[in-house]
Amino acid sequence: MSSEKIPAAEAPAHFTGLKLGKIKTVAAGIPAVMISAQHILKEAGALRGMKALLKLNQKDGFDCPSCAWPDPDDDRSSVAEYCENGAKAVAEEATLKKLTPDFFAANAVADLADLSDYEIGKKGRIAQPMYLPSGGTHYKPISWETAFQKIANHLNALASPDEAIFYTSGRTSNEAAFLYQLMVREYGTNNMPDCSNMCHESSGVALGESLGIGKGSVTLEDIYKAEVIIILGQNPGTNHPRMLSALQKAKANGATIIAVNPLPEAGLMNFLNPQTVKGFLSIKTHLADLFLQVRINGDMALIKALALLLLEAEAEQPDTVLDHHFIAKHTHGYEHYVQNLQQYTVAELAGDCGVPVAQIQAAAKVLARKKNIVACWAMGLTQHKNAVDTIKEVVNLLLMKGSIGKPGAGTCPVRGHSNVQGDRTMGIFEQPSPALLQRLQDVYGFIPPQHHGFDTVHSIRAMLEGRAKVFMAMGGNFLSATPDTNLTAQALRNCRLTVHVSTKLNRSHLVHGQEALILPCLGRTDIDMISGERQFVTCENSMGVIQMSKGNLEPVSDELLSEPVIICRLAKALLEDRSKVSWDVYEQHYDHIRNDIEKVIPGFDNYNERVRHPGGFYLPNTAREGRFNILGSGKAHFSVANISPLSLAPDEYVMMTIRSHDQFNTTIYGLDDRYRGVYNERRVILMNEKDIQRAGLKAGDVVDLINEDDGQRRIAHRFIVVAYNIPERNTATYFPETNVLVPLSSVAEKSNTPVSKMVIIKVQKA
Ligand SMILES: Nc1nc2c(c(=O)[nH]1)N[C@H]1C(S)=C(S)[C@@H](COP(=O)(O)OP(=O)(O)OC[C@H]3O[C@@H](n4cnc5c(=O)[nH]c(N)nc54)[C@H](O)[C@@H]3O)O[C@H]1N2
Ligand SMILES: Nc1nc2c(c(=O)[nH]1)N[C@H]1C(S)=C(S)[C@@H](COP(=O)(O)OP(=O)(O)OC[C@H]3O[C@@H](n4cnc5c(=O)[nH]c(N)nc54)[C@H](O)[C@@H]3O)O[C@H]1N2
Ligand SMILES: [Mo]
Repeated sequence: MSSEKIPAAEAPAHFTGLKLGKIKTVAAGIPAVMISAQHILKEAGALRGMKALLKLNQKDGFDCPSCAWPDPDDDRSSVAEYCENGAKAVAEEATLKKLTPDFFAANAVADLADLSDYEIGKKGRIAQPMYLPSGGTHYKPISWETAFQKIANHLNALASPDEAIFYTSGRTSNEAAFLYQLMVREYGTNNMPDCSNMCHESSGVALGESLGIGKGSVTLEDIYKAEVIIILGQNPGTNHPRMLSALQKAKANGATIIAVNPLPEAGLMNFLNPQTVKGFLSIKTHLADLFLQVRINGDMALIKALALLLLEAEAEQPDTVLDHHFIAKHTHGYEHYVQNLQQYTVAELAGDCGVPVAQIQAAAKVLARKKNIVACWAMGLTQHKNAVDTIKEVVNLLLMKGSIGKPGAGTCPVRGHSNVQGDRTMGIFEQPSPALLQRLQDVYGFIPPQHHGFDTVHSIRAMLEGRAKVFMAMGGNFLSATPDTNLTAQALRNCRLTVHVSTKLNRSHLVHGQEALILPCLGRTDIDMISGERQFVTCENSMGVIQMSKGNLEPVSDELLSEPVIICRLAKALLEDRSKVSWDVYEQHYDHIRNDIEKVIPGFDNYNERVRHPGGFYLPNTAREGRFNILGSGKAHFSVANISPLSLAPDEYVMMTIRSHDQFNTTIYGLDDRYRGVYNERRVILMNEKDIQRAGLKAGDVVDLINEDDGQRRIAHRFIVVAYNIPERNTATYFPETNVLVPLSSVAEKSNTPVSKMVIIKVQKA
């Protein structure tokens, strides 16, 4: 067997059998309904599956564990307020398969690591705490008490609390996130990296610096009322399918949609809403009126070109295009911005972004005439070196039009994980504000650490360099979600202990520290019963609505604990008499946790009462209310940034790492990317036909992908070339297979987000 083998950090480079189909131009429809049903039936069975789906996103049900798109405030479909990919997420969690001690006894860790991520995830729910001793080859069962004691012993043996790292993924509820940061800060560190560091961090920084609040400003109502919706760097048909219903409603109200993307994603083009009669009869809604096929990272040039054209239109017909009243009253830096803009020409900017001048003019014409604009974006903007500046450029455009802080207008960074925004609100942040720390001190009476901690990228470096020795994760799959997979693996292997609170098995459990623990927790769909009373947790969606979430399925094992209970028990073992927090009380009823969240976090007054109202409540949002206050100026800020042109050697390409239709981040539901016409294979690279020819390749060839940033040679082995409608010199591959190529050193300025959408690669025949 494999006692000497080191568990593999990368999925095996095996092919599963590529089949190519047509690239779809319509999202959802009946196939989406059929496929939801297949996933649910296979994993959870008909009864359990239906039971879960009927409560998905209902006011008395649970929050969808998939994306953070909000639920309609009022008229929710009473049987099906969910989408295909929400149903897949539920199926994945509601599965009846479980991993018993026999499974772990029969499978060495290194053998499990030889499986693909798809195969690993399909094994089932983790059913009891598991422990891998130093030098061990197989996980063994361990009692909860012993597990907590082991973690406490390791943490208490460190020279400083700053040698420990506490990661959070965005499914963690508000209650769990609040307790987690409380435990970590009372223990004594701010080392709290989270998935947000890899996700919308750039949005938070950009919006904070330009508008004074790091969250989006719009509500669903604003989307319905918008005259123009610009969607940049986002694939809603796959990643936020319920957004399509909102876009459909906006279209019905007369909105124009402008999509900006290197790929003609199906969900940007047309939508068949399976929940309406029209959709059922295959009468599609046309979504994007204008599709601007930018080059990867061409967005800043494109927006500058639009802004220049708006200035021209305003010069031709003064006072008809820009909102001078808004600019004068609410903004700062307009003249400087305009001055900087004038160094460019539209022709030159069009060349930079790859969009023909005529198309940019058409978009500018729409923007010139309308007043209420919403800008939506996701990872296509945030995961770039200049992401913060690009997002600020989007804000500039909205500010010129006075399109923020009023109905039907504003910013809409579409969040990823279902509670990633809530986790940050609860204080999961390596750079806590002094105000938060002060309130923790006032309410609890301990002095929290004041110095900033490690974010995700800094955490990997600290573990690599031996400055951090214990790694704990509240959910997620740190190894596979982070950049430079082999370096991250080395970082985790350097640790004395790695701990994962998880629902399902993943590669981070297999690439481990000297000792390792897996602590199995309840998921969103599970009933959480404490002393005979069903508990609920709360989440914050992408638009700042706090809602309750109550699971309704029987857990697959009696040994699962909820995340809040796990933290309370670990905190007691870790902090013992030192703690000033009543962990016992929190563990008895989550209302007690919420009562204290209310004392620490602004905006949660009468939390327990208000969250019990059907539909929950909105958190205050200054930008939404039209109040901006950057650096005490009382104004929103225009920002000035320049375009940094990219020069590629003749054999280099830009690669973006994107999601297929059948995955949720590192969880692989299936092997199809239906809308893009790629079936039964994930190891593909989408390339422009002309590039394929120029490189002397042909579609179907097997290639290795190589990145050579900072003198390191990173190779992703064996990908099949697929000819695709993508700009020249641009390529696309799926995350996480190609994370091995994303250099740890390649990060966004200011937000330190790994640059996952612009990896410079060479393509060589394997
Ligand atoms: N089913 C499902 N739902 C999900 C997820 C999932 O994996 N599966 N993940 C969740 C999470 S955590 C997140 S953050 C979101 C992610 O949601 P998205 O951001 O939609 O996800 P990506 O697949 O990373 O897609 C990025 C999109 O940006 C485009 N793009 C890439 N580079 C550029 C660029 O330089 N400019 C422009 N304009 N476009 C570009 C790509 O072509 C692609 O359409 O989805 C959430 N929801
Ligand atoms: N190259 C590249 N890398 C990327 C990205 C990209 O676009 N390209 N996107 C980045 C983005 S946007 C994000 S958000 C990160 C995602 O990074 P993570 O959030 O770390 O990764 P996930 O794949 O979402 O985590 C999945 C695991 O979470 C656990 N889990 C699921 N539900 C629960 C639960 O309720 N409780 C607990 N405790 N555990 C649970 C399961 O064990 C599952 O295996 O990846 C980032 N990495
Ligand atoms: Mo994300």
